Amino acid sequence: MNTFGELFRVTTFGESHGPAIGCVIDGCPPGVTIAPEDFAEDLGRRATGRTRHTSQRHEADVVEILSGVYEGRTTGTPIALVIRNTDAKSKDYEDIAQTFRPGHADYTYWQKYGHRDPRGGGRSSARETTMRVAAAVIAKRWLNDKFGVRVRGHLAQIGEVVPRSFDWNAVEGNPFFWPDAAQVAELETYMDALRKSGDSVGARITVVADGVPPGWGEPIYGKLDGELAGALMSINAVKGVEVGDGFAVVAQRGSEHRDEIAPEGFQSNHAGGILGGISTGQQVIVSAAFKPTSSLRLPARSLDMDGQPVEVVVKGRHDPCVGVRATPICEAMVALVLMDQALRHRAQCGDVGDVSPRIKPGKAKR
Ligand code: EPS
Repeated sequence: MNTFGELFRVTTFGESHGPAIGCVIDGCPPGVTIAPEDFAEDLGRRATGRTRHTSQRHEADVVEILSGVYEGRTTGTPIALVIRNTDAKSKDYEDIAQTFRPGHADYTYWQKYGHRDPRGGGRSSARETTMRVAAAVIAKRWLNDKFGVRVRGHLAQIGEVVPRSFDWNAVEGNPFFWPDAAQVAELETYMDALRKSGDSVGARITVVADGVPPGWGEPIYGKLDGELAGALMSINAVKGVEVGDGFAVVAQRGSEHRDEIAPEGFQSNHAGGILGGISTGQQVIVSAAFKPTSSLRLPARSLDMDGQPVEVVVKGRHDPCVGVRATPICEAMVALVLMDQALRHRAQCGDVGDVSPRIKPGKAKR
């Protein structure tokens, strides 16, 4: 299954060490202004090799628009986007091609397909997420043009380190998407030590969508929170998703958790801006937990293709924390879900119009 979405459908293709990766977007409304250079910012935020804290693979990540755009605007026909892979070093994978790297999809792909491309993780590589980010550039633009929706994310935890303060203005000013500028030097030291140790850590990313109107989401089986969870879980290395207060609800009382409503608007947002699977008009807030990178130069036990015990050491250019550059990927999946749900809402309920009363979103949580 390489297609995502119902009305705004994105199909991605390609492998990490193949000639190119790409996507086809079907169902995009006509008239969205888009040019090849519009992809550069978000692709650059996600890319490897831009700081010492990520994989040192240097890909230009330049998007070619092959179809669906004429004179700078989408035509409503399928949009094909392609990025050439230019810095794959498949030699790094020669030694481990005959083994199953612990913590990777090598074994499961082998069991499923009986044949796999081991170079750079093939299709299971995080390289694939490039095309999600590219497709979401169009979704983000449409959401913003049409509804003023803004989707942005930040790193909310790395290993055991959590932000001591929060400021959106700090997030884009450091390589970690970290919301506390005063802590960045500490994080640099933390990451340098981690890289030297050869080990990796996990991370938590939070995405907030402002301006989502009430009404998006399709109960029962197309709930907005359900689709956001599925979308975030489809990202490589994601092992958990939270909506609003997430797992913290377990220890809450109902009197605390229910978001009270007053004439000035919602009094809190424990629900993450979604009730009954439908947006409330508050900030939509979701988080994803990324596991620590499995590609380590620290030796680990595994089996080879003949079932014999081997010691695996993963060489190459790997991220000591994949979460460091995953913020734009999480934003992308949220934007893709929101655009798809917005189109589905318009298709079924476009004639309903504004319904009163309209409760104010209340104070922003972030
Ligand atoms: C990845 C392993 C590395 C990363 C890659 C994701 O690939 P390689 O060993 O070929 O350098 O560089 O990330 C990207 C290339 C990218 O654009 O995100 C993995 O195993 O997922």
